[in-house]
Amino acid sequence: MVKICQKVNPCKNAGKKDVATGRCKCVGAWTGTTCNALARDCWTYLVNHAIEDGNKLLLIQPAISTSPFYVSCYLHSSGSGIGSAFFAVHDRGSIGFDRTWQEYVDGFGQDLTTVTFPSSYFMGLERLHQITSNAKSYNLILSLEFSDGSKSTLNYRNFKVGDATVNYKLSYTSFTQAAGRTSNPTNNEFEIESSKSPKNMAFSTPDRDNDQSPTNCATSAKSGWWFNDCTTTPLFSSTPRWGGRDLKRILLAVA
Ligand SMILES: [Ca+2]
Repeated sequence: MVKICQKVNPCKNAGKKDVATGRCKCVGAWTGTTCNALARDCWTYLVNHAIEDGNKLLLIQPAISTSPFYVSCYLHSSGSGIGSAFFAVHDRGSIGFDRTWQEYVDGFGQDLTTVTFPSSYFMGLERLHQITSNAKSYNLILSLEFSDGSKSTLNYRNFKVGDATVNYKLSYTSFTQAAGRTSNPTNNEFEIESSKSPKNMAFSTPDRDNDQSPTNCATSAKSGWWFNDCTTTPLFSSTPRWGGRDLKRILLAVA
């Protein structure tokens, strides 16, 4: 009797075993030792796959999420923010951020399944909360492009967004300005006056006032934000400014 040896591929979801390393090489958004789990964030995807340069649309599933969702990941092999997920993209002049509370909770903007790098987009507060609830210390990255063409990147450590019971409160611990990507000195506008800081603030929208002011800052700014008082830089307004200078484009990412 002839015995036929059939090698069983231990790698799931079309993953292939790498002969040299003995490890599974996963495809798509699958990760883990047998490619049976979805990446919890862009970073987890990056460390389990070969480095790919560019922005890539990926299906991820944070630990507390009941279903996966698409995010636009920054996967460049060098520079700051490697393995980060864009959660907001806003261009000057756009009124796309004048939205209701529910729209901010669910997310809005261009359909990520057709556009990998959107020009007007918000991931949604619930998903942002889910990602920052993973067992990892995240950074909030602000990439600012000024109207004069100069760019700045600001980095806030231990970034976290709370859940619905605390109105998606934003928190971080410290600020650093990323080196090498700054052509002009940039003020840390959030911290010039404590009343401007979004730190430990709940999210507010024109139809949901959770700010510290007697008025509703989101109504006058015509946008949602983690408003403190109404002098807070309204980064999502149609005329965003930073340190007294006009902004052309704002990218916010969780890294
Ligand atoms: Ca108020």
